[in-house]
Amino acid sequence: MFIMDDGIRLNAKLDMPREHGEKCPLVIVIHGFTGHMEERHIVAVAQALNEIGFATLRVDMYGHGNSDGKFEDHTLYKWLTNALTVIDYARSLDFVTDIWLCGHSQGGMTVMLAGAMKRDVIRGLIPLSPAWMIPEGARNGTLLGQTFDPYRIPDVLPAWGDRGLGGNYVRVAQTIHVEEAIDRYTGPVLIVHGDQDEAVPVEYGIRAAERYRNCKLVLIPGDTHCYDYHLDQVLDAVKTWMRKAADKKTEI
Ligand code: FER
Repeated sequence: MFIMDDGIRLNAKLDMPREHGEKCPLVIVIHGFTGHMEERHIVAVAQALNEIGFATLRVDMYGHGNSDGKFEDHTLYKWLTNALTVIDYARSLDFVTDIWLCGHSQGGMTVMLAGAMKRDVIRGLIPLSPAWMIPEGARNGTLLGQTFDPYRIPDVLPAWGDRGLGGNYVRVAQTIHVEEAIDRYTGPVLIVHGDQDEAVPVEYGIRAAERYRNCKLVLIPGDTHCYDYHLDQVLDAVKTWMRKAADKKTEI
């Protein structure tokens, strides 16, 4: 299924919970940088949510998976407008009660930003290993394990798996201040982070959790960026927190 965003087709997949009545809550699930909706950890999180009564809408973002756009041309602004469009699509579905956002890494930062922008309609957030050091790295000239002059941004940066990342990605990232988005969001938040994350230092998960008004942090000892060792612990954390958070009638 495609969701249209200003002429760009976003590949999306809706999975209904194992058991459901006429209506149910829905979680939008967003992958990370160079990722897509069929990655092991993305599918597993969606399935875990389906098991406990949540519909999920997995989406490939601009320049990723089977969505339109070139990887090289993607920016955080494009991902953000994609997210706003997907949230509006979810709001148009008759069966949906509450809408939650879950994202991994760059998708985690995206849900932190989009959640703040749509805080009146987003019931809660699950940033998994959120890569919110990207804007800081873009301003300091350190991204993707490379250094560059942040005042003279290269037209193309070599990215993972011999792809190129356009300089506009860096220019956009330099303008983003995730702290403001954290401060604007008062709904419930769950952050899960492996303490051996090789791509996003665990300190970022810890710092975001401290800064959110209403946040639970679950650290996974010994685990990596994509939870190679203890994905089951990530799923347990998500299910346990979601059951509780969805039960409470929090003011948003
Ligand atoms: C970086 C480190 C991590 C970076 C992006 C990421 C663009 C994102 C990781 C992910 O989304 O999985 O330096 O630069």
